[in-house]
Amino acid sequence: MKDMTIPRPGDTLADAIRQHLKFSLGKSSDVATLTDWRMALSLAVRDRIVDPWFASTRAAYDKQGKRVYYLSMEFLIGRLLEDATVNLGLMDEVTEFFQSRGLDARKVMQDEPDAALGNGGLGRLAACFLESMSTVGCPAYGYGIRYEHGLFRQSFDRGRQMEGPEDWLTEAHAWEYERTEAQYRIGFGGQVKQLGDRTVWQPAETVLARAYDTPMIGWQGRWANTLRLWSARPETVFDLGRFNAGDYYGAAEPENLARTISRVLYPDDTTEDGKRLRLKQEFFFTAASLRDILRRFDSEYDDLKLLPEKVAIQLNDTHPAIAGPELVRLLVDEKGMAFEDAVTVAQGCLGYTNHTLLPEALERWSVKLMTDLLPRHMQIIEMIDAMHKNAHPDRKVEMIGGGDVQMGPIAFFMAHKVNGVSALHTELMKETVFAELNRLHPNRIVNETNGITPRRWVLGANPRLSRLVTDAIGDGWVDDLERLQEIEPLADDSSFRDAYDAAKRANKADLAAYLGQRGLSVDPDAMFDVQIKRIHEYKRQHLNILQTIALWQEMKDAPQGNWLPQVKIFAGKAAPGYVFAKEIIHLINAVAEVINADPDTSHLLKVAYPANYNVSLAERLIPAAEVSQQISTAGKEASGTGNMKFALNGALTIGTLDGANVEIRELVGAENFFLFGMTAPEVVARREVAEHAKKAIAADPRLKRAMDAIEAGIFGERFPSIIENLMGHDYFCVTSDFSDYWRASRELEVAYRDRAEWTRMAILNTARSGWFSSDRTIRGYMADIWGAEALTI
Ligand code: CRA
Repeated sequence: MKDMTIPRPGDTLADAIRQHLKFSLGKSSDVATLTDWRMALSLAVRDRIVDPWFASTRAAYDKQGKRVYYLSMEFLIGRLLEDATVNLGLMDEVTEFFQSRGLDARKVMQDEPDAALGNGGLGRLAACFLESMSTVGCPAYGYGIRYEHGLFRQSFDRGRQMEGPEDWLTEAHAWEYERTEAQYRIGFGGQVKQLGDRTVWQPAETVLARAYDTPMIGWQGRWANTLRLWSARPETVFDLGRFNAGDYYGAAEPENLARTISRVLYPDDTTEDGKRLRLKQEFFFTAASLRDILRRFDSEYDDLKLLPEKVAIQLNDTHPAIAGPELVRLLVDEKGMAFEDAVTVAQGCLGYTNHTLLPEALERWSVKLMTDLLPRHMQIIEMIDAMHKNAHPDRKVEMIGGGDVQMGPIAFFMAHKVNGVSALHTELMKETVFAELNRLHPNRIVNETNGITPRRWVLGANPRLSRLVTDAIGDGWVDDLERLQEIEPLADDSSFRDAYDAAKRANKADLAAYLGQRGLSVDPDAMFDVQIKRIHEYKRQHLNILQTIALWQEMKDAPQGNWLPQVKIFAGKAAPGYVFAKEIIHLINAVAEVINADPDTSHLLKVAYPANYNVSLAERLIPAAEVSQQISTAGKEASGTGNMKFALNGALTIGTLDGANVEIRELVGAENFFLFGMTAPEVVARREVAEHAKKAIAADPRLKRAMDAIEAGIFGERFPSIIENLMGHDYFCVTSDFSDYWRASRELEVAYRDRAEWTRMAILNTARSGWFSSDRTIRGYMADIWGAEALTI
């Protein structure tokens, strides 16, 4: 009987879904909930990933090529079902299946919990890389932490950010396979002993790292890699002795202590927390990953000198930088290699990506903490530092200085290549944080400008635009994104322009409906202007809101004027401990409340701030955006990746010469980009000007009036910390850039009114942004850093 068989990929997808509903979930279709359907679909799709996954693993073994290991504290993967369905070409079948049951396939997919195992750009980049590595056939593993709680859930209480726990793991999902056999003991603290000529670290405390594997399928199922996340568990689950003695809480203590390590993601993407637990997390997943890498290597080869030929380990920022000392420790203490050889071998394997120049984000740990938690590593770091000093007696840089262990210089020295994430960022790295190391090790620094996966950010998120492009040029653009250039001639074709415009209009209507459900009505014909990202002073959401206030004030002066109706959309979270960023959120919400309720202007200007920004919300906002706000203080945003997603989806950028904005502008053309503001060197010079903020405020009556309104309490509270900051040192030069921002914003409005011309510019943005595919970025890493070759199955 057919119904009795286990679903196999050979069956139709519809059969497989039905069978999973019945056999895996034990539900009949008349009582199935949305979650049941979503799980049945996920399992059916997952079945189809397994064969290419096995085949990829086999091919990687057979070819004996190089494997890439991407170590990252964060993987902001979001939902996986839609990605997998899109990549396996199953979307139409799925849509039909659910349609015939009166269900919307998208709703089913949106039932999936959003895996928010990252903070922002760095974590999302890692997720885009995983997908691209599978698409281009780069044999790779992602290694990270299986956090029980991802990034906090944001809500607003009277305009202020509230943080609630995020618990994606309490909701069912189908993607991970627990690997009980892949388990390592990870130690902390204790002592280092000398036994004859062997040095032995005897940790005081140990936890187990258990692997959970998620297959990551590439475009058209061509290849599949593994994301392996580590979960911490206790060696002894339960202290029966204490339990029997009546100490019920104490009995569970070993378990709680161990589990704490993989309990929560640190909710901060730029400032390093300095906590013992953070260092424990970093060592925990790095050490487990290295053991796993060496185990796999040992099963295939017996000469450790071959490691750099077979193994590339990429450090996503300094978070896994302890990998350098740990790999040396494993090679010396456990494999008996000579110290200098071990350093050379480790350097041959390691690459390090720097993601920020912000000084507060450069990790350092006190020597005391490092010695306490990782005593053998502290010794090895001292040896590495001494080795470096011997080779460069005139060096000024230190790996241990000011009582701290400096992870940036350690990562730099232990890697054979160090990369920045945009052309400008890489140049600034050479001139600033790593100037000295760059002098000592020329040619080590390379640039790999970030990218984004077009499967998720265009094909999945924007089906209307995708259909239009595919109808015009075929679907070759999906894995060869620069082929979008082929639509460039169509920018002058009015029927294509109308269709492009109609797709955007429909996306805007969807977003308007979504915001409407959240209590904010907006006109889908107004201009949609979007700034979505973490809230940070350098990203300058306060510059945007100040300009919004000034615009509102002018509208109020003359409500009959020929104003362009617009919706200012903000979304993003602030780190819970970042007081100033939370004030900015409060200010935006306070301004929104007043402006949205103003009968004189509410048909002209609205401010929307949907709470709890995450990957799924980005997927709704970006396709509907017409204006992309990329307004960071020049020199501060290492790259940005949202900027790329917007340009591809046909939003025009208003932005500074910062991060990848510079490259976006070069590619899309200066005439299709609204540039404003000081350059990075001008910013540095401006800070030296006495009272630069006071002068800028005095010179711009609009700015002064907007700030006066805040101070006067027009928006409820008076936000003294923001006003004082702007009138005082204004480090991020909000006031100095205000006038030029105002000018560019008005020019943009003029351009927007000419629909045909605006749409032409938007099409050119799409057509010319194909270079920002993360497939291109990954091929760059493979060629310049990893020396890895693409494989096929
Ligand atoms: N916060 C940068 O600030 C960059 C991403 C990914 C960041 C962004 O400009 O696009 O990395 N840096 O490269 C970071 O996390 C620790 O530093 C980011 O996401």
